[in-house]
Amino acid sequence: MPRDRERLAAREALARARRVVFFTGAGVSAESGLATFRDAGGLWEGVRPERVATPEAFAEDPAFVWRFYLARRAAAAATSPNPAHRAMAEYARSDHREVAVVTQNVDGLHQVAGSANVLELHGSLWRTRCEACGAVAEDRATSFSEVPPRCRCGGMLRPDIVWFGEALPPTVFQAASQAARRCEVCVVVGTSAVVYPAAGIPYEAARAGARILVVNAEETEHAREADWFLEGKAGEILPDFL
Ligand code: BJW
Ligand code: ZN
Repeated sequence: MPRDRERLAAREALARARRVVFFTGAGVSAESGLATFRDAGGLWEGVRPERVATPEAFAEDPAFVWRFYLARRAAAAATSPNPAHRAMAEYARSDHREVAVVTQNVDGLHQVAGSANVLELHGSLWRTRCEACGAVAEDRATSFSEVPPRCRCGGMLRPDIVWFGEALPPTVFQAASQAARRCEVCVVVGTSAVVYPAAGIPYEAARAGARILVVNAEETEHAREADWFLEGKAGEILPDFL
């Protein structure tokens, strides 16, 4: 389909849709100045994922892992949502739509932008979890007097983030699957689509009959399977589009 007709068809589908899922990844926050994982200059270029994003890495050197996440917290605290986050929040507020933002991001910028129904598949930078008693707490510190920080029970606190080899939070994942199966359009934004089971969500939507629109800076597996693919920056495409 020629590019203009492709844009038009996708735009019409979104204007008509009553139930929409936005499935997002690190590319959405790139224009807020936060590094993605797998792009040139991304986080995994500075440090191997198995050194900071696995339970084994945390067991071996919790202070090293915490320093990585404290730096991520500082970067996220210093930034704000960009036009892509805001366009998705604004779209949900108009016309009484049922919108879910299913995100792999841990930075909380969708919520700051005003999105109400945000399902965080990979946890949050802004929570800790106790290794001993399991207590989960909101925590926005960007430094601790003692690293790793300790729970009141004496146990070690870890970031409440889903690392490689760990299960996604079951209730969040179920809610995301359900939203995917119900939606008419699934908009996939700023993700390389290589990390499973999260990357399966748009396929679930497609199998249940949804149209898929991909907005991404490069072609991905999702883009190749999508009904529509708009190549470029989310912060430039989405505000015009939604
Ligand atoms: C722009 C842009 C702009 C840039 N505008 N676009 C099958 C095969 C092999 C392995 C597996 C498999 N199934 C599962 C696995 C294992 C593993 C996995 O998927 N590995 C693959 C990498 C091979 N998965 C897991 O381990 C998961 N758990 C699991 O499977 O558990 C099983 C289990 C069940 C029951 C009990 C116990 C266990 C957990 C995965 C957790 C991943 N966590 C991470 C890091 C922690 C969070 C953090 O520190 O922030 O989450 S990995 C990292 O990747 C992070 C992200 O959420 C995730 C996805 O990355 P994302 O968002 O797509 O970013 P990028 O950088 O990859 O892509 C950015 C894109 O944006 C690019 O395309 C750019 O072009 C684009 N872009 N600027 C638009 N301005
Ligand atoms: Zn505890």
